[in-house]
Amino acid sequence: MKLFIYHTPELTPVDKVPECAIAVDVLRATTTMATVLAAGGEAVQVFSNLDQLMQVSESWPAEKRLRAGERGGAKVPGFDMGNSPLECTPDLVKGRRLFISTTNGTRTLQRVQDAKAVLAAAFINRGAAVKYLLSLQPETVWIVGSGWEGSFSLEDTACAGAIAHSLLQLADLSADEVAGNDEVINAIALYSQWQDNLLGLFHNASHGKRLLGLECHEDLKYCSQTDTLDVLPMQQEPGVLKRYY
Ligand code: 3SL
Repeated sequence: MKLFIYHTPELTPVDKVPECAIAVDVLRATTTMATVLAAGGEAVQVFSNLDQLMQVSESWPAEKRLRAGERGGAKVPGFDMGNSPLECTPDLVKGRRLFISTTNGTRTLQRVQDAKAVLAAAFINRGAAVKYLLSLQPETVWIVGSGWEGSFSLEDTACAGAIAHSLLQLADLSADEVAGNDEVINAIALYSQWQDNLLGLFHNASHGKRLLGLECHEDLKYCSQTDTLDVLPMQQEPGVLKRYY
């Protein structure tokens, strides 16, 4: 297995696709997706465009859908919810499809949607992503951070490092054997430095600060938990993710 980490979707190669792509948007899109599926959501369908989301979801029965729209960290007016994982209770999401568009995370999923396997991971379901890699052993794996509008984000690269770190430990491999690019070594080092204080890392991160400014302290705490959900969102058809574990 060769592992490649890309800090943003814009940095992924355009002339090839990996056997497995893992989209990461710790704050908060992929954390929300794992939470929705853990709470009994039927599926998550991602859109980069809000109008397209409205149009496609219109054909879905109203009682079986939820529309989530986030821009700049805030809920888009007219949508059922923003992008807080804390809103995704079983009462609200059970049996429903989440139609979601966020600033960066949903774009990342769209960027890698041609890979043979497309997964969504965050700290809360890091273990489920690693379990998949260990059992399926894909030849090439890209872990793609969502960043913020084309720029690097600390939390996504740290999560990519957390996945790589756990994979190496459980498979008893060295970084040298697995790393396909320098970003893998860099991400493992970042995660190793902050693994016992991920909330502290979020407080230093620009998007963490943005969310704190929007009173999302509890969201940050929730997103900083590691390996709490044994749930793996996996793409079943372009843009539609369902629960694999
Ligand atoms: O950028 C994104 O996709 C979002 O996850 C951002 S936010 O955490 O909802 O503000």
